[in-house]
Amino acid sequence: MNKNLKIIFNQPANSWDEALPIGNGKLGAMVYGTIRREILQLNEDSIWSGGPMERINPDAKKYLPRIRELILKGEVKEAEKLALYALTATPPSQGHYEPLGYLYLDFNVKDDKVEKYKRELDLERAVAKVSFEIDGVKYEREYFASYPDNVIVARLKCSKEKGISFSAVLRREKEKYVDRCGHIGDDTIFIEVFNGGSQGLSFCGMVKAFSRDGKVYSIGETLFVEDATEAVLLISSATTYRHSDYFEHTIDTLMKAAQKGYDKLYKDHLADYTLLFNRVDFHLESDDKNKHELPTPERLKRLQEGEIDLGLIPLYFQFGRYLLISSSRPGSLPANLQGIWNKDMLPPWDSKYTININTEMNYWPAEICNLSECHLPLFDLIEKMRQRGSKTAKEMYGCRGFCAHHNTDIWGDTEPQDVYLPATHWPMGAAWLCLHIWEHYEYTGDTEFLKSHYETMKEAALFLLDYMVEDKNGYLVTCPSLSPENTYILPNGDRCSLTYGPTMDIQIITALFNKVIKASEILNLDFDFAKKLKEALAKLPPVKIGKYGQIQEWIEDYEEAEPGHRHISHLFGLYPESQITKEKTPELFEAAKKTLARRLSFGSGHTGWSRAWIICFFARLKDGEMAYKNILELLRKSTLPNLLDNHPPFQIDGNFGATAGIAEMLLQSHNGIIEILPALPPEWKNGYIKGLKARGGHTIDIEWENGELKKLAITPGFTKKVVIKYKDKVAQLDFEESKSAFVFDSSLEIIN
Ligand code: FUC
Repeated sequence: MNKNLKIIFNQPANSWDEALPIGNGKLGAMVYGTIRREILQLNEDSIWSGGPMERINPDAKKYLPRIRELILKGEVKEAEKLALYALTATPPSQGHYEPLGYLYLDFNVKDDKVEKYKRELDLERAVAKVSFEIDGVKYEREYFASYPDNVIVARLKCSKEKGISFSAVLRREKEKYVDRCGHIGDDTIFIEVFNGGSQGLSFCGMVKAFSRDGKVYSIGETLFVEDATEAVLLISSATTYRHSDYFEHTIDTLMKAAQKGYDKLYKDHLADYTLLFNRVDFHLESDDKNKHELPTPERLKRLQEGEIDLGLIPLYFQFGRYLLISSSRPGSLPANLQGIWNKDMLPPWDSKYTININTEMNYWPAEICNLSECHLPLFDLIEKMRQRGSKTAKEMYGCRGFCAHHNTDIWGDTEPQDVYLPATHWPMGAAWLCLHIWEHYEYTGDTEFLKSHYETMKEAALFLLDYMVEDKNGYLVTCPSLSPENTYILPNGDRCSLTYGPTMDIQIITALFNKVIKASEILNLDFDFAKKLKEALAKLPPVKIGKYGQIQEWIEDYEEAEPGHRHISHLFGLYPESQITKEKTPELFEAAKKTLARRLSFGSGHTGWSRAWIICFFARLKDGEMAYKNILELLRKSTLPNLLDNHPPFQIDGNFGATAGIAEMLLQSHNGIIEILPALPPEWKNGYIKGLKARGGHTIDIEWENGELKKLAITPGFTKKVVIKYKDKVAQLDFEESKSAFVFDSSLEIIN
C-alpha cells in the first residue's frame, strides 16, 4: 500500500480553504486546528432552507406552442422573451443548503509559545490530527467522522496529567439563526432551529463530552471540560428530513456512541472506512522520495514554480476517493456542489445539485474507482425527482414520463431554476442522470437494481419521445432547449441561447434510448416500447462537423459568443459517453480533438470542473501527455491549499472529475474492450494502480515500468468473455474456462 497519503500543514488554518474536511456522508466538519480557539465548521447534509415548493409556471403549457414556433422559425429573441415569462418557474429559485454551524473550543493555553505544530489529514485512516507543544507539554487532537455511529468524534490528549481545560459552544453565523439552545444534563449542549417555509425543516446539533479524569459540566449554552488528561467530544445532528423526532434521535445517537467508548468507535470507523478506501492502491515512482513530508501548500507552490512532484498525483486521486466516501454513503444525500462542506448561509450556487454537468461529474469516479456503494445516494434522489418530474412534464409540457431542468434539491425539485437564459430552459437533467443507473448496472451486473430502476429510465425516455418535435428537415429535435450554458450568434447578430436539437441533447438521447433498449432486452420486457425508441433513434439529427473542423455545438454551424466557454457539452459523446471513438467514428474523433484545441486556445478550463472534464477528454483521446498537462494546470491554478477544487470559489466537482480522469488515463472499458494504460503520460515512467474496476465488474491491477506494461492481473467480474487491449495488442479471454484471475507479465505476449 502506498503509505504517503497525507495532506499536511505546519500551521493552523487561516481560512476555510486551509481547513481539513472530514465526513461520513451525512455529517461533515472542517478542522481548523487553531490553538486557543479551535474551530470545527459543521454540516449535516439535509439542512436546507425552507421545504419542498410547487413552482410550476401555470402559463407554461399555454405558451409552449408559440415558443416552439418562434424558435423553429428563427425568431429566437422573441421566443426567449416569452420563455422568460412563461417557462421560468414561479418562484424562480429552489431552496439552498445551509451549514449546521460552528463548534468553538476555547482552551486555556498560551498560543505565543507553540512549537512543533503539525496538522494533517491522514487519508488512510480518515483522521484529521492536530499536534503541538507548549512549554514542553504535548497536545494532540484527533478527529474523525464515523459512518457506523453517525457521530463526529474528537479526542483531545495532553502529555501533562490533567493538562486540558476548555469550554465548548455551538453557534451559527454571527450568533444568529438559532431558535433554541442550552444544555441537557451536565455533559451535553444543543442548538435547535425551525427553518421556515410552510413545510420547512427543523433540526438540532449537539455535542456531548466525556473524560475519564476531567470535570464535565455545563452553564447556559456552554459546556466545560476541566483538568482532563484526555477528553472526548461527540458531535451529531439530525433534521426532520429524516427524523420527526430529530431531537430525541440525536440524544439517543450520542448516548449510544458514548456507551461504545472511544476505542470501539475508532475501531469501527477504521474497519468501515478502510473496507472502501483500501480497494484501490496507486503509486507513481518519483525521484524525490521526501516530498511527501512537505506541507501540502508548499508542494503546490513548488509545482506552480515548475518543480515536478509525481507523488501529488496519487495523493490528489486518493483524496478524490476519500471525499466521495466522506460525502456520499448509503442513506446519505448525494454529494452536492460542495460535497457536504459548506460554511455559508447562502452558499455559491446554493450548494445545490446542478445537473447540467456538476452532479454527474461528482459520480464519474464512483464505479471505476471501486466505490460503487457511494453511487447509491444518487439513485435515491433520482427516484424522488421522478415523482416531481412527472408532474413537471405533464403540467409544463403536456408530456408523459418525467423530466428535470438544470438543478435539483433534496426534495427532488424538477422545475426550471433561475432566470438565466443560457441555462434555465433545458429539459435534459433527468435523462442525463438516468444514464448513471445504466452505468451502475454495467459495473455491478446487478439485474435486481436494473429492474427496480428500469421504469425510471423508461420514463425519462418517454418524456423525450413526447417532448421532441420534427424540424424542417424531418428530424426529431428537443425544442426549446439549449447547449449548457453557452450562447451563439445568429447571422443577424442576435446573441441567443434557446434553440432546438443542440448536439448534447442528441447525444444524451442517443445514449438513453440505446440503454433503455438494452435494459429491456436484459430484463426481457417492454419490446414495443423499445421498438418506438429504435424508430425515434433513426430520426435524430446527425452530429455534424463545422467550419473550424469542430464538432458542431448547435444544429446550425453558429458562431459561438464565447469560443473559450467552460462547458464543452458537445463532447459529451466523447466522455462520459463513448459514442465518439477512433475506431467507430474516426472523423468525429478528429473533430473532437479540434473542438478541444479550439476551446483551449480561447482559454477554456478556467474553472476547476471544466479543467477536470478536459482531463477526461484527453484520456479518451488517448493523449496522456495533454491529460497530464491539464492535471498540472488543475493543481497549479484551480486547487486550494487543502487540495479542494477551486471553481473559484470551492466546488467539489473538479476533485471528482479529475479523479475519474486519472483513472480513465490508466484504464478504459467502454465499447466492450478493456484497454490497459490507454493514456499513460511519458513522465509517469514507473508505477502501479491496483483495484480499479472495469465494466463487467472486473477488478484490474496494472503495473508498468519504463512506460511499458509489466504486469496485469484481472479478477473476473460477472461477464465471462473479455476483450483486452494494450497498445495494438488484443486478447480474448474466457473466464468460464479458466475461472481464475488472468495474469499477464512482460514475458508473455498477448495473442493477437
Ligand atoms: C454551472 C456552471 C458554473 C458552476 C455552476 C454551479 O452552472 O456553468 O460554472 O459550476 O454550475
